[in-house]
Amino acid sequence: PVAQPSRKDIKDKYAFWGSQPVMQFSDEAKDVEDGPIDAPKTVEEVRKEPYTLPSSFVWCECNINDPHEVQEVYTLLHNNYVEDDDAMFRFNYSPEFLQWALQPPGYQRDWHVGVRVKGSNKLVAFISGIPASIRFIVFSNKLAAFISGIPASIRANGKPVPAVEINFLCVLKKLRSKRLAPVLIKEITRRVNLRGIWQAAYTAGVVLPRPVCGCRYWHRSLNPKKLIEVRFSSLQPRMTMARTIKLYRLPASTTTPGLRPMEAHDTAAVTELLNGHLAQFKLTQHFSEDEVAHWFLPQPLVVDTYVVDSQLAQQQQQQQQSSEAQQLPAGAADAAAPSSSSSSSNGAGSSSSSSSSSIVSVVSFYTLPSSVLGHEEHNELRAAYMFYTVPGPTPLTQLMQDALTLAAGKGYDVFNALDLMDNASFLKELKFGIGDGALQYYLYNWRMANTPLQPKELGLILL
Ligand code: NHW
Repeated sequence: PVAQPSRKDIKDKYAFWGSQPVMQFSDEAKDVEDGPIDAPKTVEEVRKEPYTLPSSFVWCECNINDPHEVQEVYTLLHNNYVEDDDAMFRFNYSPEFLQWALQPPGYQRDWHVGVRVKGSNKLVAFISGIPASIRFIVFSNKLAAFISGIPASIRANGKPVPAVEINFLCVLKKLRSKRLAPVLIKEITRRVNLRGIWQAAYTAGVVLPRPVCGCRYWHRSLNPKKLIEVRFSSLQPRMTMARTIKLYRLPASTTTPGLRPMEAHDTAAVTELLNGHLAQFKLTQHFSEDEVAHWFLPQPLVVDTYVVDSQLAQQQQQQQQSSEAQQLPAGAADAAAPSSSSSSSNGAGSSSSSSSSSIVSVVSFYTLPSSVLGHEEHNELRAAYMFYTVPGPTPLTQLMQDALTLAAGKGYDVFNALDLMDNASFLKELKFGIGDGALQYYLYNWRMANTPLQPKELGLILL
């Protein structure tokens, strides 16, 4: 669902974006070749002085490791960041989450850009960039004819490009519509360019020139009663609360044998699985082992990752068989057929001595609560967001049902997922409902032919 603004809208609206090296609505779809939009530049050519702010403001670097400064960024976002159209909910990224999101391997402190009021020192605006290797599949029209017949794994010819992901752009509500955002964007671009990086990826709820892909959020109720109370969702016609609660009830434990939290020694295996899986998508991220360790090792209330460990699965099956055998009347054990049905695991804390190569699947989600605005009883919606997931031999629907079960067990109210990658295959079956907001994906200084991509062609998740 990529909205196409009218010609007049484009002319009046995008005074800033019309001047930037991004795909424009007016670009002809045909004859475009993939690649940078700007002519190549050198670091020496990049402007050395920061952009000029209105005279009452100064630039600052936010030290996200400093408890006071991370609290300042947290407070700015807590009070001013993204809200839904009806201003009922506002993202409430936690300080711990911000420390995680802003400090992956190779992060640069000067890409955590703040604006303060001279004198009072109050933080009033923020924008951030983090390094990421983005893999754009080069898919020009000339190549398309040849390439479409070739399997995805071979077609994955895009070499990862060092890029940045831009996020947490925020201007204090009182300072809106004063053209501060373009200055923040130009300043972070300058700082990124100074390190020889010329491409960026970012997402937004708003339509700007020009989305490379438009995705939708889907929501799975875990605590329907609370979601209805805060008006995140409503009671469906002819449904009672009791029937709604029953509809969304999940099993008490997970069903995939060998499911356990990811541990540090799984990192190499997860990296290989993840990059292999992501290679099939046309726009995705490539992860180093260090990045996988950073982005996936579980951190309470930040990120949860579970792996399916085939060795553990085997052990569980053997244990189940021997305990079944013990329960049988004497003499009957020999006759008991090996059970093919899977044993249950609650996925919690099972330690395993397995080698990393026994990891066959990965499922992960991150924690991003929203403030509930102006509600008497509830002030927070606890949301889990699906992160990167590699089904491997485990059916994706089963793996996601387990993720829902784990998230429900941990007390989340809702589980959100985009319709990208293979997610369309499980959303309806697992009782996700489509949300009303769209999420647009954008690239800076990179043109891709044959866009917009379909969500199932997209393999990139930004926080
Ligand atoms: S999207 C979340 C963005 N933040 C929010 O929605 C928080 C609440 N809103 C605000 O704080 C995730 C303000 O409304 C903001 C705009 C600051 C959004 N992206 O200052 P003015 C991200 O963080 C354009 C990009 O008067 P304002 C991704 C708008 O179209 N541009 O507006 C961030 C207009 O330009 P135009 C956006 O309301 C990616 C201009 O800003 C935008 O006071 C950034 C108006 O400026 C958005 N979400 O402040 C790009 N919303 O052309 C990174 C509005 O139409 C690019 N605008 O005249 C790459 C850089 C790095 C490259 C490296 C090689």
